[in-house]
Amino acid sequence: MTEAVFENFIGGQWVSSQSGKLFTSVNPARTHDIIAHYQSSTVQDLERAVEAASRAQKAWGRMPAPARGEILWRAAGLLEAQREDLAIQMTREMGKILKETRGDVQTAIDVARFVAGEGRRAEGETVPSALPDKQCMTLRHAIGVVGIITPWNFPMAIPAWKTFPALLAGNAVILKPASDTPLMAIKLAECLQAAGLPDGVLNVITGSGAILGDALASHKGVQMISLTGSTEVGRRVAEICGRDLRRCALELGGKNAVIVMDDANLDLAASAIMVGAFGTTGQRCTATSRVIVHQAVVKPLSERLVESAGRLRIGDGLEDGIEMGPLVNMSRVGAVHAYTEIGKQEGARLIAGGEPLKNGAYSGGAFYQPTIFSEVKPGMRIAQEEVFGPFLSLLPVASYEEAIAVANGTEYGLSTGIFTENARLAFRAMRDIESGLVYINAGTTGSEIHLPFGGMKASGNGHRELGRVSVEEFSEVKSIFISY
Ligand code: UN1
Repeated sequence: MTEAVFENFIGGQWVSSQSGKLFTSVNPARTHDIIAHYQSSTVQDLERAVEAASRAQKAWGRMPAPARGEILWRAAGLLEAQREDLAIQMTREMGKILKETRGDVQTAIDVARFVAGEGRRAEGETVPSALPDKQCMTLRHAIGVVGIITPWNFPMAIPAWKTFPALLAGNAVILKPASDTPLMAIKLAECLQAAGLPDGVLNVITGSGAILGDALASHKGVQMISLTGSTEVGRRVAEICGRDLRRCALELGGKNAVIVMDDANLDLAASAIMVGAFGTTGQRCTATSRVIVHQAVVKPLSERLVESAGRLRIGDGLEDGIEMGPLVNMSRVGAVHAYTEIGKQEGARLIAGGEPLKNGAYSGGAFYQPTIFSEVKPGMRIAQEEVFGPFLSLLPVASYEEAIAVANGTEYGLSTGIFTENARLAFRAMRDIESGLVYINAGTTGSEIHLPFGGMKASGNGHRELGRVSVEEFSEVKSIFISY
């Protein structure tokens, strides 16, 4: 076997799983190309990681936060030095285009520096007491051991934006990356180790989500779970954590809409919709999957979208000029295609795509055409369920009020955009839209790391990531009452 074999990172050592078994990741653009082999970890491996983390957390939690931040700052520099190489390796394992994987690594670098700075900022409040000769204040402490479970669509950025604030807050971490794309989590651990992170403060174990996810979420030595994944997995993890009243922060699915009003700049709207729907091959929790469009502009907007979808250059994300890579694996091709069949059965009109790409340069790759349905009704499954692929539904509406009702009419509430030149409508939309992220004259993706990120309703459980709240989310607050 010539491909690389990666070990788990436990207690500062790179170690094999007790299972003696490995699993393999492949290049989704050519699924016969093996990328690397990883440990098929067991619950015993997890036990060792929890022990190592609990042991290491004590001293780490007492280290001054600015000193913890300096380690993150150094890690940022190491990531930056390898940025291009990491991006190439990420495209090979995950499939999204190089421009996007560069952005994914850059996000990790930016978060490291942002969070490092938080180590030096005031972490609590000092307030007067209502009683004489007393003073009150709050202090922030680590929670303990945090279990982090991450998806494959942002293989570096999401592990980083959970791990960095968790570490800065003084916690030890056990990171379980998605089994389609473990490489970037390993690289993240290598950088943190080289940056001087003490042994055991970060542990990475690879393997089956069903086995390790449940074991992590139910482990008595783990005080918090942070998960980004599907709403289905989120419900399960929340139930497990709920039994022990364990804190859990969930970032889940979306059915994100762009509203296009009759006064919108249609060129701007169409290009934003293309990026939101087909960027990262539609595999973002923030992907645009519905366009709620005023009936007066359905025709010109759909013409623009169909034309752009037809021109989109699909292929291996490492090649120059490619605009959309493959899905992450072959089973996702089947899952997306099932929604094309559902859309046809429900009576929506297929106006672009709708087929896997299998021949010639596409052979052996997980490629799917950018797919657009028009005449979609709000109650249809393709208007309600998260597809997580290059799949867009157009829903015509007659007014702003109807647009908002349709936009809010799913179980999700992550990200929504509205295109209008009417400032009054834009402000009303900021208030009326039920989602954690709202974009005015912009698409549903591309949030910035210094603002809170997260969704309402079934898109999460009220927690937010990124921004300054990220460090608070991984902390306990203690209120102190001093009598002098
Ligand atoms: C995700 O898909 O899980 O706003 C996160 C965006 C990205 C984050 C997506 N910054 O699209």
